[in-house]
Amino acid sequence: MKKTFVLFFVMLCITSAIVAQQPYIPTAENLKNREEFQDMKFGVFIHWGIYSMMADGEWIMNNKNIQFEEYAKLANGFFPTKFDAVKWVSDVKAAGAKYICITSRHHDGFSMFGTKQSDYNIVDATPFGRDVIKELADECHKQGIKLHFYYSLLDWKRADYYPLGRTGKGVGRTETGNWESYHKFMLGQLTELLTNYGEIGAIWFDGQWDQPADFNWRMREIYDHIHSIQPGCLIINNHHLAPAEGEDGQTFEKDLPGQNKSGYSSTATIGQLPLETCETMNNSWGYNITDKNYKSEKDLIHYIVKAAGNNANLLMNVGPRPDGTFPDIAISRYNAMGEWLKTYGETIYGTRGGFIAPHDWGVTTQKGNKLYVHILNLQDEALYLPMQGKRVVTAKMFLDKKPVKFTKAADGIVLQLGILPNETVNVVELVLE
Ligand code: H79
Repeated sequence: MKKTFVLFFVMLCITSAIVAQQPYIPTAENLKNREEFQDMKFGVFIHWGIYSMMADGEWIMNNKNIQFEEYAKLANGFFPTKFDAVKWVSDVKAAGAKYICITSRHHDGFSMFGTKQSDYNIVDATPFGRDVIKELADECHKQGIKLHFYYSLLDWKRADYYPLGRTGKGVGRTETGNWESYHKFMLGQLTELLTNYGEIGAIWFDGQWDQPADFNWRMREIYDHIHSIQPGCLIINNHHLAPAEGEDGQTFEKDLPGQNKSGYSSTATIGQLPLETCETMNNSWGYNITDKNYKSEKDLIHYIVKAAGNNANLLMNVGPRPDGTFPDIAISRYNAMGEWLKTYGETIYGTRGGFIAPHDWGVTTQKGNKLYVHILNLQDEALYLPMQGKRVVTAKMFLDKKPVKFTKAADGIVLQLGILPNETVNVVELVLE
């Protein structure tokens, strides 16, 4: 009897090992969602947690070595009187963004949703007691905005997060961990996130870099678990590496695909999956009261355009204040992006990176037989475009449809632009044969 059981157990282990190594085959719904994800082009990232009260970014617990018992007491004072999911979603829509990615739980380990896996969450541990994620999810579904959940893999509070990892060394945790228990906790939370909040566009992981490269996170089990609940849900992991089996998208932190200005993207080789770039509007993710280093309206609009030209989405962050409102500057910047997109959205939404690779002068996007030439920075009155054998039927300024003269050149054309108008971006629309 005992032998049979052991044999059964061994067989089970072998079977699950084989299953785990099988290639991931996305469902038709998942593939469709990947296309729709790429069509959206622009999303709003929201970093909000009990750290927002400290007004110094989401890493303050680590940066100031705040002991976890003391940090946890912040929850007792969390009461965002002005939180209004309707206003958030309206602001996001006004920005021209099509999806929201919000921190369901960041590295501090505090869950911003009502979870039964731990009482360290917004419903059970704060006087506010409201499940803000639920309110946001309901409003997103109502207003047609897709919802993605940021989910931290590392945890600076839980005793079972083990080994402790590279960060959060000074917050008082002891090496008493139990990976099995932590893994189970994450699966339990992901079940809740994928069951209680309607259709979820993506789970966006972060923090894998906390452990050494050869650490076995058992991510494939997590990915398969997610897809077993919502097969269409995209999995994006900000691990700064090439995509892994089971993932549906690739994000680049503070970099366009292929760049490494942040220093995080040296190993992030571009794969075949839908691409996204995530970026801060000032220099902080979580609310930072002294960080006034906001990117200009022009830079932000250029960023959307560059992302699209690099075949990527832009996920542009806001760190709401502890009272639950977006900083005024963030709202006005988002509005400016939205205004620009009202006019130029056709050249962005639903496009893919153009066949002419990004240049210093700008980028191209394409949809059907149209190629949109986004001129961001051009000193000359003419622009050579390598057409790679494609024939141009017409060329006009996108804004007023005025024809643009062009002449044939070796392997391409030269647009005779003259002096360009003083637009944030000058877009030329080419109709191809
Ligand atoms: O949620 C936001 C940030 O809190 C989180 N990701 C965005 C979206 C983030 N913060 N930092 N990072 C991601 C990258 C971390 C890099 C480092 Fe390190 C952690 C540098 C030093 C500690 C990795 C681990 C490289 C060295 C150790």
